[in-house]
Amino acid sequence: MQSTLVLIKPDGVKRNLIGEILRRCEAKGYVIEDLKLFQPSRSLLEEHYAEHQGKPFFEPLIEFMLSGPTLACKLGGNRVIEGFRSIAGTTDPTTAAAGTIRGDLARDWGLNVQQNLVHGSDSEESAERELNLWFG
Ligand code: DAT
Ligand code: MG
Repeated sequence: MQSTLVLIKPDGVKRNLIGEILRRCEAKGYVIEDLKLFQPSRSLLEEHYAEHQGKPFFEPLIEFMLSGPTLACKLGGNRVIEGFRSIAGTTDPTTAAAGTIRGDLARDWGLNVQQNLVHGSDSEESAERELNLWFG
C-alpha cells in the first residue's frame, strides 16, 4: 500500500468543494487515512513548496496558501501517488482535461497564481517528505 499527500487548497475549502473532491477520491477506490483542516504556517508552506523557491509565482503562491484554511489528507491505495495526480488533472486548470478535478471544477481567475484546488505528491520521495511535514 502506498500513501500520498492530498491538499484541498484555500480555493477548494472556500468554494465548499471538500465533499466533492473527497467523494471523487473515494469513488476511485482510494482510502482516506487521515484528515486535518487548518491554516498552515508560512514556514510549513515554504518548506512544502521549497522546489519552487526563486520562481516568479513563489510568493503569490505562498500568499494564496495563507489566505485561508487547507484540508490536508493522507490518501492510501495501490499506486495512489500516480492515480491521484491522474484524477486531479494537469496544473493549469484552463487546459486540464474534462473529467478531472481541476478540469471540471477550476479555471483561471486572472490572478498571478494558478488556483487549481488541489495538491498531490509527485513521487514516492515527495510523498514521504510531505506526509512527514503535514502529519508528522
Ligand atoms: P502541481 O501542483 O501540478 O504539482 P507544480 O508543483 O509545478 O504543480 O506547482 C505548484 C503550484 O504552483 C501549482 O499547483 C500552481 C502554482 N504554479 C505552478 N506553475 C505556475 C505558473 N507558471 N504560474 C502561476 N502559478 C503556478
Ligand atoms: Mg507539484
